[in-house]
Parts: sequence; C-alpha cells; structure tokens
Amino acid sequence: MLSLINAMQRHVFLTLILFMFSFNVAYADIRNGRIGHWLLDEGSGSYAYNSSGGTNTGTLYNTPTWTTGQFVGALSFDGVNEYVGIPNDVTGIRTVSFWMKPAASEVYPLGLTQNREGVVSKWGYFSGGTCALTRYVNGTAATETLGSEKLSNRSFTTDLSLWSWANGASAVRDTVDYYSSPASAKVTTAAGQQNNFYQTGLPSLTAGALYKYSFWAKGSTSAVVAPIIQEWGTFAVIYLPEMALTTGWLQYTYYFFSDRTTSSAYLNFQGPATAISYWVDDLSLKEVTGDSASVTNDTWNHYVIVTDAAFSAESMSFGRVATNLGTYKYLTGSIDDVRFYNRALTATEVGELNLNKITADSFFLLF
Ligand SMILES: [Ca+2]
Ligand SMILES: [Ca+2]
Repeated sequence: MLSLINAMQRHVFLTLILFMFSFNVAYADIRNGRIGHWLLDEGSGSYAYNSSGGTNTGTLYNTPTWTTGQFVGALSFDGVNEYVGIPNDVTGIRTVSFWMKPAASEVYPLGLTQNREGVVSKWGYFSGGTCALTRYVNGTAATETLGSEKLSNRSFTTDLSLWSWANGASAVRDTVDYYSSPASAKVTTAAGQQNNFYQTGLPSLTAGALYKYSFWAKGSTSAVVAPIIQEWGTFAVIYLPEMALTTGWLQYTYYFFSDRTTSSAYLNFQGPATAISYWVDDLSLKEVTGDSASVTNDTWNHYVIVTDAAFSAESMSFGRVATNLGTYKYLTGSIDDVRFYNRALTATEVGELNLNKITADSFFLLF
C-alpha cells in the first residue's frame, strides 16, 4: 500500500513537473527574437518604452490618452493628430504583431492601412525570398483579394520613355531579363539623379484605395534607391521607403494608399549619389480590393504579419500612416502590445500570442 501511495505521489509529482515544463517550453519561445516590444503599460507620461532591450523609446505627440488595453494598458488616439513617434529604424524584421481597437467610426477598410495593418507607418519593403507575406487576424490566416493588373506591360515589349531630373540619364529596353521575355528596363544615371521611366498605358490611381506594388530589380553595384509613385506635373503620390539594390535580382513589395485620383501614375526611382545602372522587371501594380479577415470595430483585434524575408521599419509612427510627404491618416482607436521579431513566428505561435498564452511565463514563476 505504501509503495502504491508512493507511486501515486510520484505520478502526481511527475505530472506536475511535466505540466510546468510544458508551459515553460511551449510559450517561452514567443519571447525569443523580439527586436522591439512596446507594452504600452506606462499609464502616464509622454513616453512609451521598448521592453525588448532596444533603445527605441516612443514619444507621444499631441497627447494620446493612456487607457485600458488588451493587456494592462494601451494608448488611445483621437484620429486628428495624435501618434507615437519611434526615432530609429528597426532592421531584420520577420514578424510584426500588435493589437488594435478601431473606433466604430473608423474608416480604414477592414482594418487595413498603409503597408498593411498600419499601426506601424513606413515599415518598408521586404525583399528576397519569394516575398510571401502571411497575415493573421485574430489568430486566423487571412487572404487578400487583388484587382486586375494596372500596368499594361510587365515584360517590356515596348520601348521605354524617360523623363529625368538631371542630365545624362537614360533608360532602355535591355536584353537582361528576369521575368518572361524579352527584356527588362535598364536605367543609367549620373550622380544624384532622379528618374521617371514610363511606358504607354500609365496606371490610374483612385484616392483612398490601397495598392500592392511589386517589382524585381538589381544594380550594377549595391546601392540604395527610393521608389516614388508620381503624377505627371504634380507632386509625388507617395514616397516609398528606400530599397537596397544588390547585384542579384530581388523582388520588392510595397503597400501604399493613394491620396488622390489620377489617370496617369509614373514610376519614379530616385537614384543614389553615385552613377549607377539598375534593372527593373516584372512591375506589378494592383489594387487590394478585399480581405478575408473579419475585424470588429470597437473591440480588440490581433494582427500579425509574417514575411519570408527580413525587412526594415524606418523611423516610424504608431497611430498614423503616411499617405504622402507630410500627409497622414490618423487612427481613431487604441493600440496595444506592438512587437517586432527577427524570426518568422509559426502559425501555432501566432495562435498562442492571440490567446495571450505569453502570460504562461508568469504562471511558471508562481511555482
Ligand atoms: Ca499593454
Ligand atoms: Ca522581362
């Protein structure tokens, strides 16, 4: 009898150990790989601190309000001019996670803002890999619906035209090809040049619409180039975050809102300070017309974006998104628990984040 009790005690003890161990193993990893984490639990003051060990302390502008969050505290934004500014770039991001509670009056279509769910403005392009982007809303993978192709020629079968800001630039159809046949666009610039190149059939844009813009590019040398969408004779529709060209083909993908309706949008690449040639191919511009994600206003929704290649977030904002140089859309609603990871979270991990199982760390400490 004694040995039976001992055995039972041992069984209970081992079960307890395994129970504790499983919590620790299953959820501790979600803390691993964070390269930015704003809990937004401060509750007062003008700063939002990064608890991942980074230095990117957020500064509150125009007094967003500390409020009750999905987890402890959060920040509420008025939709007029309130936001949090993050001063420095964060590089090597593979996963973004955050919670957002859009107000009932929120006009963002299905929770989408610039560069996808826009708690983070200017989170930039991602390149390399296949540029696959997996989005989760409230723990479930979501899919986007794209409109028809808005570029009339993705294979450069017609001659290019070029308009340049400075002397000496040229653009040609080149036999170097990444996508299809027979050509790509080769743009050669002098130092500091900014170039438009275009073909017949310039894409039209609609004010307020969200677009997915992607292309393949490579350079004669490594260089940084800034893509710009421009309306002829006016200011740019949008300045997109800079991209780092390499001597090998990489695909670049951007999401942006158009702040105007225009019948002809030009594809502009602002060159580096040095003379360079670069090639562009497989340009694609499509409107994001729908989203399978189910988002309810005035409740907390969880958003996660996972990419198959690292990307950078340039000096950015929480609570507003850029639609043009100096023009922003502001969030009416609340944001909580913004995280950047340097690794791709699995679907299981996204589900755990969604269920707040991260608190298992605290649970473990109770023992
Ligand atoms: Ca919080
Ligand atoms: Ca081609």
